[in-house]
Amino acid sequence: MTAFLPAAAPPAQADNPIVQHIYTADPSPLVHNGRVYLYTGHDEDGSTSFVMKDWRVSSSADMVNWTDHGSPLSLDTFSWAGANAWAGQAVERGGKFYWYVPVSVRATGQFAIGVAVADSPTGPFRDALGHPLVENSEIDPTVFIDDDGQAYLYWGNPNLWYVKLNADMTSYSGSPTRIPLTTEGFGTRTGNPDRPTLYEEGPWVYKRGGLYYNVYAANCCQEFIAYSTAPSPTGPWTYRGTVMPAQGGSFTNHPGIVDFKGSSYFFYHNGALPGGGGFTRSVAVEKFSYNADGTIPTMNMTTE
Ligand code: FUB
Repeated sequence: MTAFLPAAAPPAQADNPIVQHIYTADPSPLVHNGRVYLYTGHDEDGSTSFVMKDWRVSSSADMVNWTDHGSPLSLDTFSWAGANAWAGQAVERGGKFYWYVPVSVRATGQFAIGVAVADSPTGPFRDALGHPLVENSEIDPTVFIDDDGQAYLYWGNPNLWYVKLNADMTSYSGSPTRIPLTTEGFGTRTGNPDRPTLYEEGPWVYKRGGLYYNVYAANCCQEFIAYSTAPSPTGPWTYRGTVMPAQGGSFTNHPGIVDFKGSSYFFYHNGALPGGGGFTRSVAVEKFSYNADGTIPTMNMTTE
C-alpha cells in the first residue's frame, strides 16, 4: 500500500499520497538520470500553523516505488535563516543541483530567497552564498532554464517577480522585474479589490512545444491550481483556466509538473493523510495528457 514498499504486483502508479509516513507539502519534481527526484517541504506532526523546519527528498524510477532520501536541507543550512522552510524548487545545471527556497531571515523576520547547492540530487546541500539571493519579503521561487541557456527565477506573493539568473545560478543580472498581474494574464478574482487577479503564489514555470507555461496557486484562501501561457519567458501571459479545483482538505495547494518516461505528471498537495489538514499536508501526483492544442486538462485529486 505505501509507496515506499515494493509491491508484489506493482500498480500503474503509486497510491496517493506519495509520502505516507510524514506530512509533506509544496512538491518540486526533477527528472535526472532516469529517476524523478521529489523535493518537498515538511509539515511537523500536529501543527496548527505552518511549522516547517526542513525539506525532504524522495526518488523513484517508476513512479510506483519511492526511496526516502531523508532531509538534506534544513533551516540550519542557512546561518542567516530563522524560520519557515517554505516552498522551493531544485534544478540541475552543469552537474550541480541548486535548490531555491523561501525562508524568514532571522535578523528581520522578513522572507527572502536562499539558494543551496549540491553535487548530487540527494545532497548534502550547502548554502551557496552565505546570504539571501533575493530579499524582498516574498516567497515561492521557481527556476526555469530556457533552450538558449538563460535561466529565470520567478517568485512572489502577493506580486509575481522574475529576474535573469547568471550562468553560475547563484547571482543575477539587472533588477527584479514585477510581472503585470492583469486579469487577461491571470484571471479575475472577485471579492478582494487588493488582488484583482487569481494569482496567489507558488508559480511553476516551464516550456513545452515552444509555449511557456506558468502554473500557480490561485485565489485565497481555498486555493485552486490555475495556469497561464505566454510566447516568451517574460510574457505577455494569457490566463488559461483551472488545472485542479479547490479540494482535498488543505486551504493551500502547490503545483509541480514534469514529463517522465513518456508521460506527464502533475504533483500537488492536500490534507489526505489521517490527521491531515491545512498545516499537515501530503504530496500527491496525477498522471495526465495534454490536450491536442497544448492546453492542460482539469484534474481532480485521487487516492490512486
Ligand atoms: O508551505 C508554506 C506555504 O504554503 C508555501 O510557501 C505556499 O506555496 C503554500 O503552499
